[in-house]
Amino acid sequence: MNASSIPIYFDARQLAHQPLLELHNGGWSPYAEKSTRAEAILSQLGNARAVSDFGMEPILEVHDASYVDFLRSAHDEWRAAGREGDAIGYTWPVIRRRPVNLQRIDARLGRYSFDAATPIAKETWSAAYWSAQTALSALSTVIDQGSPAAFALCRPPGHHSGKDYCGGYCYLNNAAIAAERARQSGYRVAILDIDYHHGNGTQDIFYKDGAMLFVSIHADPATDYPFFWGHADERGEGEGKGATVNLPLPRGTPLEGYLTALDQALETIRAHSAELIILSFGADTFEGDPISHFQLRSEDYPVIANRISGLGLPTLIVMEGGYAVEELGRNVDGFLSGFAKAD
Ligand code: Q9C
Ligand code: ZN
Repeated sequence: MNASSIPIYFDARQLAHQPLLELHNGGWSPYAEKSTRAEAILSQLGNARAVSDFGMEPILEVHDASYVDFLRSAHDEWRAAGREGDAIGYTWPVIRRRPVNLQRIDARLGRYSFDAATPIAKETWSAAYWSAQTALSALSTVIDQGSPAAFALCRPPGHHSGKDYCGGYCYLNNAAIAAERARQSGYRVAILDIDYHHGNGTQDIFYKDGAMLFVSIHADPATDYPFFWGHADERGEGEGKGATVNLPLPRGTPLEGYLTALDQALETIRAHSAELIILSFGADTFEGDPISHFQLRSEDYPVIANRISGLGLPTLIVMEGGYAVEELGRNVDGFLSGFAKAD
Protein backbone atom coordinates (compact mmCIF):
# COMPACT_ATOMS: atom_id res chain seq x y z
CA MET A 1 0.00 0.00 0.00
CA ASN A 2 1.29 3.46 -0.84
CA ALA A 3 1.78 6.02 1.88
CA SER A 4 -0.83 8.37 0.47
CA SER A 5 -4.17 6.50 0.39
CA ILE A 6 -4.84 8.06 -3.03
CA PRO A 7 -6.35 5.42 -5.33
CA ILE A 8 -3.94 4.29 -8.05
CA TYR A 9 -4.96 3.02 -11.51
CA PHE A 10 -2.80 1.04 -13.92
CA ASP A 11 -3.21 -1.63 -16.59
CA ALA A 12 -0.42 -4.09 -17.41
CA ARG A 13 -1.13 -3.76 -21.17
CA GLN A 14 0.56 -0.34 -20.94
CA LEU A 15 3.89 -2.14 -20.52
CA ALA A 16 3.96 -3.90 -23.89
CA HIS A 17 4.87 -0.70 -25.78
CA GLN A 18 8.66 -0.99 -26.04
CA PRO A 19 10.32 1.06 -28.75
CA LEU A 20 14.04 0.36 -28.93
CA LEU A 21 15.66 3.62 -29.99
CA GLU A 22 15.04 7.33 -30.39
CA LEU A 23 16.89 9.96 -32.38
CA HIS A 24 18.58 12.14 -29.77
CA ASN A 25 21.18 14.86 -30.33
CA GLY A 26 22.21 13.48 -33.68
CA GLY A 27 22.40 9.79 -32.92
CA TRP A 28 20.36 6.80 -31.87
CA SER A 29 20.04 6.28 -28.11
CA PRO A 30 18.04 3.81 -26.06
CA TYR A 31 14.41 4.91 -25.75
CA ALA A 32 14.14 6.94 -22.51
CA GLU A 33 10.43 6.30 -21.98
CA LYS A 34 11.02 2.71 -20.84
CA SER A 35 8.38 0.38 -19.46
CA THR A 36 10.53 -0.04 -16.34
CA ARG A 37 9.42 3.50 -15.40
CA ALA A 38 5.88 2.32 -14.75
CA GLU A 39 7.11 -0.85 -13.06
CA ALA A 40 9.30 1.18 -10.70
CA ILE A 41 6.39 3.45 -9.74
CA LEU A 42 4.09 0.50 -9.26
CA SER A 43 6.50 -1.45 -7.09
CA GLN A 44 6.89 1.60 -4.85
CA LEU A 45 3.17 2.33 -4.60
CA GLY A 46 1.88 -1.22 -4.27
CA ASN A 47 -1.16 -2.63 -5.99
CA ALA A 48 -3.20 -0.60 -8.41
CA ARG A 49 -6.93 -0.82 -9.01
CA ALA A 50 -8.24 -2.47 -12.17
CA VAL A 51 -8.88 -0.23 -15.17
CA SER A 52 -12.33 -0.18 -16.86
CA ASP A 53 -12.87 0.08 -20.60
CA PHE A 54 -14.69 3.28 -21.55
CA GLY A 55 -14.28 2.50 -25.24
CA MET A 56 -13.31 4.73 -28.17
CA GLU A 57 -15.87 7.47 -27.65
CA PRO A 58 -13.98 9.61 -25.10
CA ILE A 59 -10.77 9.24 -27.17
CA LEU A 60 -12.56 10.46 -30.30
CA GLU A 61 -13.85 13.52 -28.41
CA VAL A 62 -10.22 14.72 -28.50
CA HIS A 63 -8.45 12.94 -31.36
CA ASP A 64 -9.30 12.77 -35.09
CA ALA A 65 -10.53 9.39 -36.31
CA SER A 66 -8.01 9.46 -39.18
CA TYR A 67 -5.15 9.89 -36.69
CA VAL A 68 -6.44 7.07 -34.50
CA ASP A 69 -6.65 4.81 -37.60
CA PHE A 70 -3.08 5.74 -38.42
CA LEU A 71 -1.87 4.87 -34.89
CA ARG A 72 -3.61 1.52 -35.09
CA SER A 73 -2.16 0.50 -38.43
CA ALA A 74 1.17 2.34 -38.72
CA HIS A 75 3.29 -0.53 -37.44
CA ASP A 76 1.63 -3.04 -39.79
CA GLU A 77 2.07 -0.62 -42.71
CA TRP A 78 5.72 -0.21 -41.76
CA ARG A 79 6.26 -3.97 -41.79
CA ALA A 80 4.26 -4.32 -45.03
CA ALA A 81 6.69 -1.81 -46.60
CA GLY A 82 9.48 -4.27 -45.74
CA ARG A 83 10.90 -2.33 -42.81
CA GLU A 84 12.52 -3.65 -39.63
CA GLY A 85 11.98 -2.45 -36.06
CA ASP A 86 9.77 0.47 -35.04
CA ALA A 87 7.99 2.86 -37.40
CA ILE A 88 9.50 6.33 -37.40
CA GLY A 89 9.26 9.27 -39.78
CA TYR A 90 11.98 11.24 -41.46
CA THR A 91 10.04 13.83 -43.50
CA TRP A 92 7.56 16.36 -42.09
CA PRO A 93 5.20 18.70 -43.94
CA VAL A 94 6.49 22.19 -43.36
CA ILE A 95 3.98 24.36 -41.52
CA ARG A 96 1.13 25.50 -43.79
CA ARG A 97 1.98 23.00 -46.54
CA ARG A 98 -1.31 22.30 -48.33
CA PRO A 99 -2.86 19.06 -47.04
CA VAL A 100 -2.10 16.13 -49.33
CA ASN A 101 -3.66 12.74 -48.77
CA LEU A 102 -0.74 10.35 -49.23
CA GLN A 103 -0.67 6.62 -48.57
CA ARG A 104 3.03 5.94 -48.26
CA ILE A 105 3.88 5.04 -44.65
CA ASP A 106 6.76 7.55 -44.47
CA ALA A 107 4.44 10.35 -45.59
CA ARG A 108 1.80 9.25 -43.09
CA LEU A 109 4.37 9.21 -40.28
CA GLY A 110 5.31 12.78 -41.21
CA ARG A 111 1.67 13.85 -41.40
CA TYR A 112 0.76 12.48 -37.97
CA SER A 113 3.85 13.31 -35.88
CA PHE A 114 6.08 16.28 -35.15
CA ASP A 115 9.36 14.69 -34.09
CA ALA A 116 11.56 11.59 -34.23
CA ALA A 117 11.22 10.87 -30.50
CA THR A 118 8.09 8.84 -30.88
CA PRO A 119 8.51 5.50 -32.68
CA ILE A 120 5.49 3.29 -33.21
CA ALA A 121 6.11 -0.30 -32.14
CA LYS A 122 3.89 -3.34 -32.49
CA GLU A 123 2.11 -2.85 -29.15
CA THR A 124 2.00 0.96 -29.18
CA TRP A 125 -1.66 1.31 -30.02
CA SER A 126 -2.81 -1.10 -27.34
CA ALA A 127 -0.58 0.48 -24.68
CA ALA A 128 -1.73 4.01 -25.59
CA TYR A 129 -5.37 2.87 -25.56
CA TRP A 130 -5.05 1.40 -22.07
CA SER A 131 -3.10 4.42 -20.86
CA ALA A 132 -6.06 6.60 -21.86
CA GLN A 133 -8.49 4.16 -20.18
CA THR A 134 -6.34 4.38 -17.03
CA ALA A 135 -6.87 8.15 -16.98
CA LEU A 136 -10.62 7.72 -17.54
CA SER A 137 -10.89 5.08 -14.81
CA ALA A 138 -9.08 7.25 -12.27
CA LEU A 139 -11.26 10.21 -13.28
CA SER A 140 -14.37 8.14 -12.69
CA THR A 141 -13.30 7.53 -9.08
CA VAL A 142 -13.21 11.30 -8.63
CA ILE A 143 -16.36 12.35 -10.48
CA ASP A 144 -18.58 9.29 -9.95
CA GLN A 145 -17.42 8.10 -6.53
CA GLY A 146 -16.44 11.39 -4.94
CA SER A 147 -12.83 10.55 -4.24
CA PRO A 148 -10.99 13.86 -3.61
CA ALA A 149 -8.03 12.69 -5.74
CA ALA A 150 -6.89 9.77 -7.87
CA PHE A 151 -3.64 8.84 -9.57
CA ALA A 152 -3.58 7.55 -13.16
CA LEU A 153 -0.29 5.76 -13.77
CA CYS A 154 -0.42 6.58 -17.47
CA ARG A 155 2.30 5.22 -19.71
CA PRO A 156 2.90 6.05 -22.51
CA PRO A 157 2.48 9.69 -21.44
CA GLY A 158 0.20 12.08 -23.33
CA HIS A 159 0.74 15.84 -23.06
CA HIS A 160 2.76 16.31 -26.27
CA SER A 161 0.10 14.60 -28.39
CA GLY A 162 -2.39 16.82 -30.22
CA LYS A 163 -5.65 15.96 -31.91
CA ASP A 164 -3.91 14.54 -34.97
CA TYR A 165 -0.29 13.96 -34.03
CA CYS A 166 2.08 12.07 -31.77
CA GLY A 167 5.37 13.41 -30.43
CA GLY A 168 7.56 13.52 -27.31
CA TYR A 169 6.85 9.86 -26.37
CA CYS A 170 3.10 10.66 -26.46
CA TYR A 171 0.40 9.09 -28.68
CA LEU A 172 -2.97 9.80 -27.05
CA ASN A 173 -3.41 12.81 -24.79
CA ASN A 174 -4.56 11.13 -21.58
CA ALA A 175 -4.98 14.38 -19.65
CA ALA A 176 -6.96 16.06 -22.43
CA ILE A 177 -9.22 13.02 -22.84
CA ALA A 178 -9.95 13.04 -19.10
CA ALA A 179 -10.39 16.83 -19.05
CA GLU A 180 -12.92 16.70 -21.87
CA ARG A 181 -14.80 13.91 -20.09
CA ALA A 182 -14.87 15.91 -16.84
CA ARG A 183 -16.14 18.95 -18.69
CA GLN A 184 -18.92 16.90 -20.27
CA SER A 185 -19.87 15.74 -16.79
CA GLY A 186 -20.50 19.38 -15.92
CA TYR A 187 -17.29 20.51 -14.23
CA ARG A 188 -15.44 23.72 -14.88
CA VAL A 189 -11.98 22.29 -15.48
CA ALA A 190 -8.43 23.59 -15.19
CA ILE A 191 -5.43 21.65 -16.46
CA LEU A 192 -2.21 22.27 -14.56
CA ASP A 193 0.85 20.87 -16.36
CA ILE A 194 3.99 20.51 -14.21
CA ASP A 195 6.04 18.19 -16.42
CA TYR A 196 9.53 19.58 -17.21
CA HIS A 197 8.52 19.96 -20.86
CA HIS A 198 5.77 22.21 -22.15
CA GLY A 199 2.53 20.31 -22.82
CA ASN A 200 2.19 21.53 -26.38
CA GLY A 201 -0.41 18.92 -27.36
CA THR A 202 -2.76 19.80 -24.51
CA GLN A 203 -2.30 23.52 -25.19
CA ASP A 204 -3.06 23.01 -28.88
CA ILE A 205 -6.22 20.95 -28.20
CA PHE A 206 -7.76 23.66 -26.01
CA TYR A 207 -6.11 26.77 -27.49
CA LYS A 208 -9.36 28.35 -28.72
CA ASP A 209 -11.40 27.14 -25.77
CA GLY A 210 -12.12 29.76 -23.12
CA ALA A 211 -13.82 27.35 -20.70
CA MET A 212 -10.82 25.01 -20.36
CA LEU A 213 -7.94 26.70 -18.55
CA PHE A 214 -4.45 25.38 -19.41
CA VAL A 215 -1.61 26.49 -17.13
CA SER A 216 1.89 25.12 -17.59
CA ILE A 217 5.19 25.45 -15.69
CA HIS A 218 8.07 24.13 -17.76
CA ALA A 219 11.62 24.65 -18.99
CA ASP A 220 11.97 27.67 -21.27
CA PRO A 221 11.37 26.41 -24.82
CA ALA A 222 14.15 28.74 -25.97
CA THR A 223 16.54 26.10 -24.60
CA ASP A 224 14.42 22.97 -24.25
CA TYR A 225 12.14 20.65 -26.14
CA PRO A 226 9.56 21.21 -27.67
CA PHE A 227 11.10 24.61 -28.65
CA PHE A 228 8.23 25.89 -30.81
CA TRP A 229 5.57 26.02 -28.08
CA GLY A 230 5.33 27.13 -24.46
CA HIS A 231 6.61 30.69 -24.74
CA ALA A 232 5.13 33.19 -22.29
CA ASP A 233 3.38 35.19 -25.03
CA GLU A 234 1.22 32.21 -26.07
CA ARG A 235 -2.06 33.08 -24.32
CA GLY A 236 -4.76 31.37 -26.37
CA GLU A 237 -6.73 32.48 -29.40
CA GLY A 238 -10.24 33.78 -30.12
CA GLU A 239 -12.58 32.76 -27.31
CA GLY A 240 -9.61 31.03 -25.71
CA LYS A 241 -7.67 34.23 -25.26
CA GLY A 242 -6.35 34.34 -21.69
CA ALA A 243 -7.21 30.68 -20.99
CA THR A 244 -3.68 29.50 -21.82
CA VAL A 245 -1.00 30.56 -19.36
CA ASN A 246 2.66 29.62 -19.87
CA LEU A 247 5.22 30.05 -17.09
CA PRO A 248 8.61 29.09 -18.56
CA LEU A 249 11.55 28.79 -16.16
CA PRO A 250 15.30 28.74 -16.84
CA ARG A 251 17.43 25.61 -16.68
CA GLY A 252 18.80 25.11 -13.17
CA THR A 253 15.63 26.32 -11.40
CA PRO A 254 15.54 25.07 -7.77
CA LEU A 255 12.50 24.78 -5.47
CA GLU A 256 12.36 28.47 -4.56
CA GLY A 257 11.93 29.75 -8.12
CA TYR A 258 9.63 26.86 -8.88
CA LEU A 259 7.27 27.75 -6.00
CA THR A 260 7.03 31.37 -7.16
CA ALA A 261 5.74 30.16 -10.52
CA LEU A 262 3.50 27.58 -8.83
CA ASP A 263 1.83 30.23 -6.67
CA GLN A 264 1.13 32.25 -9.79
CA ALA A 265 -0.33 29.16 -11.48
CA LEU A 266 -2.56 28.41 -8.48
CA GLU A 267 -3.77 32.01 -8.35
CA THR A 268 -4.72 31.78 -12.03
CA ILE A 269 -6.66 28.58 -11.35
CA ARG A 270 -8.54 30.22 -8.45
CA ALA A 271 -9.38 33.21 -10.64
CA HIS A 272 -10.83 30.86 -13.27
CA SER A 273 -13.25 29.45 -10.64
CA ALA A 274 -12.17 25.94 -11.56
CA GLU A 275 -14.12 23.08 -9.95
CA LEU A 276 -11.81 20.21 -10.89
CA ILE A 277 -8.09 19.92 -11.65
CA ILE A 278 -6.43 17.67 -14.18
CA LEU A 279 -2.80 17.63 -13.12
CA SER A 280 -0.26 16.58 -15.76
CA PHE A 281 2.51 15.48 -13.42
CA GLY A 282 6.02 14.82 -14.72
CA ALA A 283 8.82 13.85 -12.34
CA ASP A 284 11.37 14.92 -14.95
CA THR A 285 11.80 18.18 -12.98
CA PHE A 286 14.04 16.08 -10.68
CA GLU A 287 17.70 17.15 -10.40
CA GLY A 288 18.86 13.68 -11.42
CA ASP A 289 16.69 13.38 -14.54
CA PRO A 290 18.84 12.23 -17.47
CA ILE A 291 17.16 14.43 -20.12
CA SER A 292 16.10 17.49 -18.07
CA HIS A 293 17.71 20.41 -16.23
CA PHE A 294 15.78 21.66 -13.19
CA GLN A 295 17.12 21.24 -9.65
CA LEU A 296 14.20 19.81 -7.71
CA ARG A 297 15.13 17.29 -5.00
CA SER A 298 13.13 14.31 -3.83
CA GLU A 299 12.08 16.18 -0.67
CA ASP A 300 10.62 18.99 -2.80
CA TYR A 301 7.86 16.83 -4.33
CA PRO A 302 5.69 16.60 -1.18
CA VAL A 303 5.99 20.39 -0.80
CA ILE A 304 4.86 21.09 -4.36
CA ALA A 305 2.03 18.56 -4.17
CA ASN A 306 0.79 19.92 -0.85
CA ARG A 307 0.52 23.44 -2.29
CA ILE A 308 -1.53 22.15 -5.18
CA SER A 309 -3.86 20.17 -2.92
CA GLY A 310 -4.30 23.41 -0.95
CA LEU A 311 -6.65 24.50 -3.74
CA GLY A 312 -9.11 22.09 -2.15
CA LEU A 313 -10.41 20.92 -5.51
CA PRO A 314 -11.07 17.38 -6.75
CA THR A 315 -7.95 16.39 -8.66
CA LEU A 316 -6.98 13.76 -11.18
CA ILE A 317 -3.21 13.28 -11.17
CA VAL A 318 -2.03 12.00 -14.56
CA MET A 319 1.51 10.64 -14.97
CA GLU A 320 3.53 12.27 -17.75
CA GLY A 321 7.38 12.15 -17.89
CA GLY A 322 10.20 11.33 -15.45
CA TYR A 323 13.21 9.32 -16.59
CA ALA A 324 15.42 8.85 -13.53
CA VAL A 325 14.02 5.34 -13.12
CA GLU A 326 16.00 4.58 -9.97
CA GLU A 327 14.43 7.48 -8.01
CA LEU A 328 11.11 7.64 -9.86
CA GLY A 329 9.11 5.52 -7.41
CA ARG A 330 10.33 7.55 -4.45
CA ASN A 331 9.56 10.89 -6.16
CA VAL A 332 6.07 9.88 -7.25
CA ASP A 333 5.29 8.38 -3.84
CA GLY A 334 6.54 11.57 -2.16
CA PHE A 335 4.34 13.64 -4.43
CA LEU A 336 1.21 11.60 -3.68
CA SER A 337 1.93 11.61 0.07
CA GLY A 338 2.36 15.39 0.07
CA PHE A 339 -0.85 15.75 -1.90
CA ALA A 340 -2.88 13.65 0.53
CA LYS A 341 -1.48 15.20 3.70
CA ALA A 342 -3.67 17.84 5.39
CA ASP A 343 -1.85 21.17 5.66
N1 Q9C B 1 17.69 16.12 -27.19
C1 Q9C B 1 7.80 13.78 -21.83
O1 Q9C B 1 8.44 14.07 -20.84
N2 Q9C B 1 13.31 14.23 -26.53
N3 Q9C B 1 8.32 13.83 -23.06
C2 Q9C B 1 14.12 15.37 -26.32
C3 Q9C B 1 16.42 16.27 -26.51
C4 Q9C B 1 11.91 14.36 -26.32
C5 Q9C B 1 9.68 14.27 -23.26
C6 Q9C B 1 15.46 15.18 -26.94
C7 Q9C B 1 11.51 14.57 -24.90
C8 Q9C B 1 10.05 14.28 -24.70
C9 Q9C B 1 6.40 13.27 -21.71
ZN1 ZN C 1 8.62 15.80 -19.84
